[in-house]
Amino acid sequence: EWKFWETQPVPKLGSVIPEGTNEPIQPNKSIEEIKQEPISLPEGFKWDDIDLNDQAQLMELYSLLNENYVEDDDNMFRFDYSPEFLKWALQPIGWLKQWHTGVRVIKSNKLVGFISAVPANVKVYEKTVRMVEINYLCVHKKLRDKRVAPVLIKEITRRVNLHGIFQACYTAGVILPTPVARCRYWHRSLNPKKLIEIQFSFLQRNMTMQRTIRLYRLPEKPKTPGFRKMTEADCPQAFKLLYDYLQKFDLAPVYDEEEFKHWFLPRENVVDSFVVEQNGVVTDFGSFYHLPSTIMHHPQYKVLKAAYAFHNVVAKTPLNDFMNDMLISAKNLDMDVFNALDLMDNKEFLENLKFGIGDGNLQYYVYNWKCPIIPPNKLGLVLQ
Ligand code: YNC
Ligand code: MG
Repeated sequence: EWKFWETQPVPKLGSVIPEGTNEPIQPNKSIEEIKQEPISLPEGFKWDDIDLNDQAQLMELYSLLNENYVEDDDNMFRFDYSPEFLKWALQPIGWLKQWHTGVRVIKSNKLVGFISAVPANVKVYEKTVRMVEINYLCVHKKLRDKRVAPVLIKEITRRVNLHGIFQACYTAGVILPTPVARCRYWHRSLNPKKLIEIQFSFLQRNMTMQRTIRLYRLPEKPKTPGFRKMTEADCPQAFKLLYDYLQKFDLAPVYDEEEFKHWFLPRENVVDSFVVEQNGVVTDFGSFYHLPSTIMHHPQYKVLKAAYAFHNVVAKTPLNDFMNDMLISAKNLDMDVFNALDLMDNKEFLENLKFGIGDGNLQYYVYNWKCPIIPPNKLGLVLQ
């Protein structure tokens, strides 16, 4: 058990970290202590950085993930990150091409493995640490269980270490040594008929389809006066709202205004943000990203359209009212379901707004760091 992970600077499963601890497990390495050559791949494979600005390479990554990335427990749905979404997620301020790490078959040049890192400042308890977010670890289905994943992880670690960064955060549905936090997805039906037909959800006992449709029906338009899509002109105020709000969490990103614009200015079919603005004053801000899933075995429906709650901050509008307007906005963009984790202050609206609890947890990890476990209501980090 944990043949790879027991060699890594992560806390042992089951270890209890004393209150007040908040520091690296292993000290930073000097440049000379870091291997200069890439980690060896099995015979027949080679490293190749993916250039996301090259449409052909972007489409190769899109296809690898579309066919081989994360599925639900019952293998009915698989994430279908769009090419534009991948560019957004993988090219924030400070991105590096060598952190878009691919593995190809030498003979065919086929892309069969990938892992990414993007830089981020993350507040852990009272310290703000320059780290990377690791995401999109993927090994082709035909190459599973051959210990390629540890090679990808060691190689991205080496490439990140070469830039003087020794911490990373990541999330996974699986339990590894050792989660710093765990939370759960909740789902709010927007198109209940389709969700039931594709068996994403089920008709409740004593409920007809008609009653279910009525239960989840939403107003045609947002109700809060001044609620509208966020524009560039709103950014200074919306940024300030989010920046101040995130201070109260024990694990949260620390954005500057440029990063805020990258992550939150609306991009069609990628990310949407909304504000409440009256007389030039922005009082509330919310966002969701667009992450469809392929419906793997349905004769009629091929794609499940899902909105994922990103960051939401209210200073004036009641949170329930604001989030109801977010649901209406997602519905009007033709989303089938609105997903949210039970972190930050989300528990305040989930049940009221008819979200249902999902199955399985999402674990959060910080590489090479020890600190006590963080409860969901103190968790302020949402990865794509
Ligand atoms: C996973 N998700 O336990 P042990 S999330 C990390 N994250 O190691 P093999 C994982 N490790 O137990 P396969 C993992 N899943 O021997 C498995 N492992 O210690 C560990 N799925 O490797 C596992 N994407 O190559 C075991 O397994 C070892 O062929 C086994 O490959 C795994 O992006 C995988 O779920 C996940 O594509 C690539 O199953 C494959 O099965 C796959 O024999 C579908 O690996 C897609 C999927 C994962 C999504 C994500 C976050 C990844 C974080 C990686 C850790 C980063 C550490 C920090 C590095 C930078 C440090 C600095 C500075
Ligand atoms: Mg493998």
